[in-house]
Amino acid sequence: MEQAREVHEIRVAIIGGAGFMGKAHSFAWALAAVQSDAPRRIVKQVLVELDADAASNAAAALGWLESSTDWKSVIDRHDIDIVDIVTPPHTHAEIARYAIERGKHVLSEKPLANSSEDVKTLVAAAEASSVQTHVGFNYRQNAAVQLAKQIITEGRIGQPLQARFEYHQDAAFGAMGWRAHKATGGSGASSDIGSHIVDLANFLLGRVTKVSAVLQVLSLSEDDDHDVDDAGAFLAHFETGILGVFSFSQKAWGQNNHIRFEIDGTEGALGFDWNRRDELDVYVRSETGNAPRGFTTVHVDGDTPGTWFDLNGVGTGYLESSANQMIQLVAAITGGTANSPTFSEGAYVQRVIDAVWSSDESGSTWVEVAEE
Ligand code: SOE
Repeated sequence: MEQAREVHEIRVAIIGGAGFMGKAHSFAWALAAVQSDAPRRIVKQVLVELDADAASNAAAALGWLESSTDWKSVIDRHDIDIVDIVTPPHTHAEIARYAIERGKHVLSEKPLANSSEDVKTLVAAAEASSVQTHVGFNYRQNAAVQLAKQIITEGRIGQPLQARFEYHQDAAFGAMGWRAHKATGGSGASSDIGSHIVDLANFLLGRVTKVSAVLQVLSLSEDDDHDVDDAGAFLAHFETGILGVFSFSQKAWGQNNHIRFEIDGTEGALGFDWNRRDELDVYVRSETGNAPRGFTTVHVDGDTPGTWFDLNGVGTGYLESSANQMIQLVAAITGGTANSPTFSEGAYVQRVIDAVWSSDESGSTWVEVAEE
């Protein structure tokens, strides 16, 4: 039921909120509501799920005021400002377009869609409107990643020459649910987790122009039924001339959501490891001298963008980085501040993944990333 609206509130509806990502976003919205200094109070208004019991149970457990089974009628409501989409990726485009056309701001989980056509029409709809859009590439919001960006931008490691990005998990040894098949929205490790490292590379170093890829479908038993890739790797050329090496797998034992990158520059180097996510390994030749020639481990502190406390060393995690994207989106809506990654950047990531798929299909030939 639509409620009388108070101008000092910004109301959110989450679509598909009963799963893992619904839980993560629900917690993150709660943190953002406390942490945001936007002039409007964030309200977790409605949680939508197709099944009525799942919807009301999840809404109660995760702190949403109402539940619904009808995403269209929720988006139609005048008191909803932001639509947060955490459904499987093949449904993102339809829901996001519906929301944009009704003037709603949209946060969509990644990947933005599973097809180039969908991302094209989505970006066109977003560009034709005045709404804010944001894609849930939360890892770039991590404080140590922000510090890496700062160091690169300041030129402290000089001109980047080569970069290696990795994302390894053991998730595909377990039940993959909808992720196992294309028909239910699955798009493989290449897209599910590969998209995260393509976004990190874009954030830190800019765009990739062409790729040469190989993907692996690893069926380990008769029960291991799926039609999407489990793992793969690709070489990439960036438009700045950097050589990139990307590796990803969801069948890698012992790898606990293991995102890593290393960036070699003319004057130094950086290294990041999500399992030590408050730290950055830094080597700046002019600051360290020639001896000892090794990395210094720097801890993020209260001044690093993305941290929340003045007290150094209390740490940040998955939920803080997720909440940072909500805080940024709300600040952009209420104060016109910068907001990134938008749908346009999400569409670029999808074009890189499309090029990875085409390259693998054509025997790892180099494939150009489409410009639009
Ligand atoms: C896959 O296992 C997954 O849940 C991704 O879909 C998320 O985006 C990632 O951050 C955690 O792992």
